[in-house]
Amino acid sequence: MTRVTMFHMSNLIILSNRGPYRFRSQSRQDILEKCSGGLVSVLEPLMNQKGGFWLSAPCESGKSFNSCSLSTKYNWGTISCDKETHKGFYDSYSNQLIWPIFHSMLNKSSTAAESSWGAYKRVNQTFAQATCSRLNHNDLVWVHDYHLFLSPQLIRSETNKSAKIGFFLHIPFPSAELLKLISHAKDILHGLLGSDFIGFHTKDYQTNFLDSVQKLLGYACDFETGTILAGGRQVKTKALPIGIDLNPIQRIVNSTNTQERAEAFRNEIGTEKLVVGVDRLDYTKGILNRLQGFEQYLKQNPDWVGKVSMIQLAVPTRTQIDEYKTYKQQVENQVQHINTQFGSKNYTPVDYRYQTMPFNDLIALYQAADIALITPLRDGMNLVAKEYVASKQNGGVLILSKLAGAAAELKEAILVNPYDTDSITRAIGEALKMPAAKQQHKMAKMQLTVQHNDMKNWADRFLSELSHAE
Ligand code: ADQ
Repeated sequence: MTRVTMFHMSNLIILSNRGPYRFRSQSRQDILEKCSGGLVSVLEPLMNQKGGFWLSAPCESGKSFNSCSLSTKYNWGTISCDKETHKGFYDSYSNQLIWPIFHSMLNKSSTAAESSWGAYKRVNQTFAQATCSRLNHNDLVWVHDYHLFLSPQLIRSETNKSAKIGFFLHIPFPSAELLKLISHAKDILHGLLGSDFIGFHTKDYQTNFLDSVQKLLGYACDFETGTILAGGRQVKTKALPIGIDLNPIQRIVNSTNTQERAEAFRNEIGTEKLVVGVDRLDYTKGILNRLQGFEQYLKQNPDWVGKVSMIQLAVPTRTQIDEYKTYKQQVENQVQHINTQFGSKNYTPVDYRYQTMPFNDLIALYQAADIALITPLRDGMNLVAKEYVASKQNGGVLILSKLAGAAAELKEAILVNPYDTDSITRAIGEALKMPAAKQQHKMAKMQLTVQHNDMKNWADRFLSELSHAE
């Protein structure tokens, strides 16, 4: 049964590390630029529909402000935080400890990052104080993602207002065995349990969370209903896979400009078939393994050399962190290795673009591509998979990692083990040979799934659960 809830009486306050925009200095002026990434691409259109207040950490420029009126339905403000603390909170504790462990990539985690716990805690405290200073009775506070695990409990302990606190995790939740590798695992769980309602992308992540709460904290968990009895309070949890905003995609898909742009991509590439990869340049996204799969395909199928090429878009991300610098170099070496081996004057097997692409062009690129090769080693959801499906009008094949949350919904994709080069190579072969009717049949089914659970549906379900939480 779907519950319909009206939110007129309560204000929505969302908290996330990244805000909707960033400031970039250009000719001594600050230019506002939209941020990219999965969380912003969903929350920005959502806040534009619902209105409310968005509280974030300062962007790279370090600029902070209480409230900035954009020409949008919502207002945006940042906490203030010195650069050193932000570095400890973001680069170190969040991205060198929590991020790799929660993605089960233990060889990328740094024990040294444990020493940044103080900075992590301080930033969460600042978020909580800034939230409480603008909180009214009946407000809905919606905290997002792994940077802010402690905020729910800190907000609860700092206010006597009757606000509801919700948390949504955008990345996977690991098993209790992996979680225990973090010294402050129990504090993280206690922080989260300050929420009234917690959402995850998949049932598996939710189960891992309940199991961790039971094993590490000893609280009683009901795995059927997803409820936890935590120190006399009831906390509700649920799997609510995130969806995308379909309206702008449909508008862009149907414009003649997009069709021309898609044609231009194909002409630029000039091969019979086009494969696309679109990611932040993050080691969890499996770009290196994917390129190795593509290389092996060309090696084993010389008749396809010159007939299939790949555009790999990579958005710059976390560029201050050494692991990311190394990964960028490895990806670039691999691209060069493939292009030197198989390329010629008129043929570039891998067209690698280290850039953020405007959304209109991105949709045109999806439209132009015969195959989307999306092979993260681990991914909370992966919105690119859903965007690709929503952009296709006539067939197209999605190759998707079994370790992406999206695989739980997009069952008609060719599912691969992203660590296994052979599995990727086989999938490319199968995709290139898939008959048009089969492509259309599978794509139509996935399109229904994506339409059924779009961004609005996801947000309404989350907010409905939150406002009904006891
Ligand atoms: P991300 O790890 O950022 O998100 P993802 O879900 O793939 O990953 O979203 C990436 C977004 O950035 C997409 O909307 C895509 O269009 C955009 N993008 C990617 N490359 C781009 C480029 N070159 N130019 C412009 N835009 C580009 C986190 C989790 C995910 C989860 C989301 C949402 O890691 O697992 O799906 O949050 O919950």
